[in-house]
Amino acid sequence: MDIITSFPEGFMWGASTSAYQCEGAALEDGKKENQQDVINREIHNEYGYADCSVTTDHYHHYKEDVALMAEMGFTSYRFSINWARVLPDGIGSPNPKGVEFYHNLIDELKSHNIEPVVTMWHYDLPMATVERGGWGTRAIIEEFEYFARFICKEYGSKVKYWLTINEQSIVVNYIDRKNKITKEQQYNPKFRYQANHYMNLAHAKAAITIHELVPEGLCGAALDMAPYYPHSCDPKDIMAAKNANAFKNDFYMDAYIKGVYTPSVIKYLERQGLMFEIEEGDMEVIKQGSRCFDFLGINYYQSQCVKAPTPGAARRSKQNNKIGKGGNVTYEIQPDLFEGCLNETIGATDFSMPVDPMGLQYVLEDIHDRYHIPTMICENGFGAYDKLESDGTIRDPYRIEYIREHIKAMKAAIANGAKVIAYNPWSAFDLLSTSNGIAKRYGFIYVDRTDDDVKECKRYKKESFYWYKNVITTNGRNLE
Ligand code: BGP
Repeated sequence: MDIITSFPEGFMWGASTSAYQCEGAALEDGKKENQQDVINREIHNEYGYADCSVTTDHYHHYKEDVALMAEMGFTSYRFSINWARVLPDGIGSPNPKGVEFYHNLIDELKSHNIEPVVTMWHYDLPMATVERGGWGTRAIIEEFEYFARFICKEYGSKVKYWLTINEQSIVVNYIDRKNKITKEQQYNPKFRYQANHYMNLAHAKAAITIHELVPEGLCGAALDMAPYYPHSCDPKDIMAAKNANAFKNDFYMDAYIKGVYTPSVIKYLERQGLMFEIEEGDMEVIKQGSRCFDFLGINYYQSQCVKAPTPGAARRSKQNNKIGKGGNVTYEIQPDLFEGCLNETIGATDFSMPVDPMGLQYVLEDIHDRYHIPTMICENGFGAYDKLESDGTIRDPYRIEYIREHIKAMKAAIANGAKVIAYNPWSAFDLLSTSNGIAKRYGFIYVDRTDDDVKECKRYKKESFYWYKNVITTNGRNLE
């Protein structure tokens, strides 16, 4: 293996956020509600976690946040556009102040030589779109294209890197947690796969739009990417791992990158009575979209381990949002395909998330070998309870260690030929977690608020802030 001491020239260093998790200003300056405003209000009422009304108030702190990112030396920043901020009703009249906010943010980034990487959709459908049926109707394809056209026209002269959808596989597998859907849809086992087909069509239309409207625009999508390892060398476990990789990873990559559906997954869905409807012409659109797909965004946090499924076991999604180290994880089951289990060879975070840097190397090399496509790390990070000390410092050596080991893994993959163009870990600054409120922090910048008290959202630099700045300054040479 070649040894590389630093990262390729032009490699971008930055971090990520998503709109509903950090902006706040949920009903300010003409923005209307999106489904995350509603979902997180329900979560707040049930568990007491913060809702979306303020989160970490990036809407009012964006200049300060960008200045801090610039101080760390960022050359890229991945964020999402809050659809209901620019188009409050999903389609139709734009909201001038919302449109202006993203112009201001992008201009601020560019004035600091930070490349904006824009996610079109990070879980936050406008409620007006939800009320028209959301991902449950074909009409969403046109609405998504409308939104994509609108933002490409508006920001296309300033933004080169575009991501259509965040973590489609997570959205499909946790469809009721990521979307405001009806009980009927929730208990219809086919619903998620039909919605996935509409997402693929919406994504393809947006990809085509990016190539049509954005000079030198590049299209990607960010997928949650965990490699599935077999629990043992029993051929049944190896088969289960192969099935899980096809079902959870290839099914999404094949649609984006090759414009086809993975044959073994389609056969499985047919066998299980879960097959979705494909109308005439749909596969041509998906194929055309794949020709406009330039890079794959990778959100990597952990690897997964699976074994042969218990005969007759019902479908179950993985839940690891119980608080406490190693606490109460329930493993995922996909009937007749695979069953999740503990990987005893690796450790975990305080939130029961397995830590496996080599899994990142595996994923990057595997994708490069099989799909020959550039990748961009769009998320990777360590969620923890950080403590603001009385002297204003935050010591987060666990985060530094996690990120350092993952950067090393990325470096090893690059040495083996993977074309990785950027590292944008989660998250630039603290924000609202999707599952554990404000207390679970990922940022390089601490935001002083709790789930109960928004305080002033004052920003503080964590120890990892200074460490990451040094990594960026040395272009990854200084990792020890
Ligand atoms: C990813 C999402 C992010 C983010 C992250 C951490 O799946 O794209 O939105 O929040 O996970 O997850 P959590 O906030 O649940 O710890």
